[in-house]
Amino acid sequence: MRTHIALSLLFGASAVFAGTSPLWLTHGEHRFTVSSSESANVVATLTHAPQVPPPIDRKKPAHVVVDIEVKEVVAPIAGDTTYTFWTFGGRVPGQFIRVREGDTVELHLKNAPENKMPHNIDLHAVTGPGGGAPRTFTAPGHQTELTFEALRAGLYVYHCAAAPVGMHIANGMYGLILVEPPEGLPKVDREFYVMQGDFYTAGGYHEKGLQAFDMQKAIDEKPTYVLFNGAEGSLTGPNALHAKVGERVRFFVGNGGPNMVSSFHLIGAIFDRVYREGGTSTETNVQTTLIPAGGAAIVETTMRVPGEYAMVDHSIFRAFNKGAVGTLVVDGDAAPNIYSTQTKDSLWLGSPSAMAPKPSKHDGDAMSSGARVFASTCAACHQQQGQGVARAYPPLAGSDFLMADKDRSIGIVLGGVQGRVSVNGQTYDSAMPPHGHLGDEDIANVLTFARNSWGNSGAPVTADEVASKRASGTPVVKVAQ
Ligand code: HEC
Ligand SMILES: [Cu+2]
Repeated sequence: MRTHIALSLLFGASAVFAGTSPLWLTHGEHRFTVSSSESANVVATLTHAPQVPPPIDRKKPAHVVVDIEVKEVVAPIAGDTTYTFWTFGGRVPGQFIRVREGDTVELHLKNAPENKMPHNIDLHAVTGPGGGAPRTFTAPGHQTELTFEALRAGLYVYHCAAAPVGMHIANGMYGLILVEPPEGLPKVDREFYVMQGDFYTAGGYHEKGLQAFDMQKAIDEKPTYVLFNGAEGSLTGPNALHAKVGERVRFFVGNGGPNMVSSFHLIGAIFDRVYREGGTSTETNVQTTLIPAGGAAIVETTMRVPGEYAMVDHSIFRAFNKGAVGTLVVDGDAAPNIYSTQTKDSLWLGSPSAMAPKPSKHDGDAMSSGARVFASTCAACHQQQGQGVARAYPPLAGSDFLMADKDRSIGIVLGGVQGRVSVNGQTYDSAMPPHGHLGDEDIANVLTFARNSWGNSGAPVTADEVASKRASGTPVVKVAQ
């Protein structure tokens, strides 16, 4: 492996030398002479998601220096699960680059010395074979330079294209570069950077610990996680985005893939304007916009009603079972003429951890991880505070039925429940689907959490108890009364 890298490195390096003008080899003072003498030299402001660099107010093209360091980092991908991400700039997605049409971009790609792999960068904003990749093949502890002219306005994906390309992208090596039109984009009140990606871990969804990349799942296009901004919860709870009623909000949305296309949707909002596929022509009044792998879109909406808006990949199992949810919290005065205040609590508010209820006792790992499972899985029906919905979903808060039989409650989560369930004197004649796809620990924690929240108080449930119940079969629990 090492020898192979060394060889391809040599090859990559010689390709750079053979294919470039002498100016490329000039380090230091001469580098700015590439651009026309009048144009200014600018060092690009780069931002980590969800932040976006400020709009460009220059009236003329400039020579823009972009400095990116590739870092291979271990970071949380969800809850107590970690993953070795390969990143442009230390996080997923890579730093946002903002330039103007006509700018000459001088990009420095640095590969941190402690990294294990060579990397490069292919920017879809580049005109030329390989989009920059052949000029930037960079070994750990090296840096390379690429200069290109941003010929065309648009929102473009950049990504690593070092072999195996799919693996570098699957590990998080993508980001966005915005090439603003000469007149700039219309002014808005807020801009956000959101990028979707699919991830393939050896362990299942929410399996704890450091997870290895699973090449077979990637080839089969069966992601364990589909995420916004590289981690579950990166845009929910304390990390939710914020805006105010009356504001116009613009999202620069990219999709790194490597495999999935995104059906990007903001629940409860209509996109006033979409720059479809990141190009310059716009579409109005769009509900869901399709963002291809290796593509992007600019979407804009005006916030008129306060509350929580969930952004999702509307391939909806990805949102509720693979992590692709974010929250935009909008503050301001209610607008009952647009949206009645009575029906404001819709069943869609079940974004993970956004409104996770406060544990009342048994603080600790089981409670906090149980709260996460509850928010992402159970709250969609039983509601954020376990209060249920009249005639549809029984409450877990204060439920005599839940607290009467611990073993039965494990069976309910594993196999689902049907029949006439009587909770605190109210009868529910409905059905709950099985949740056996959750791991033993998740089920134990969510039940421990439900049995000790909102006034409930009971013995914790252990993963072993769930495992032995599972081993004895998981039939649907039938309640006959
Ligand atoms: C798709 C909606 C839905 C989801 C998701 C769901 N439930 Fe239920 N749950 C129901 C319904 C409906 C009933 C009542 C079934 C009946 O009437 O037979 C129920 C009943 C229950 C009961 C027994 C009644 C009570 O209130 O004590 C428990 C306990 C329970 N669910 C726990 C959970 C837990 C824990 C989760 C998350 C792992 C969960 N449920 C996820 C719909 C759901
Ligand atoms: Cu790479």
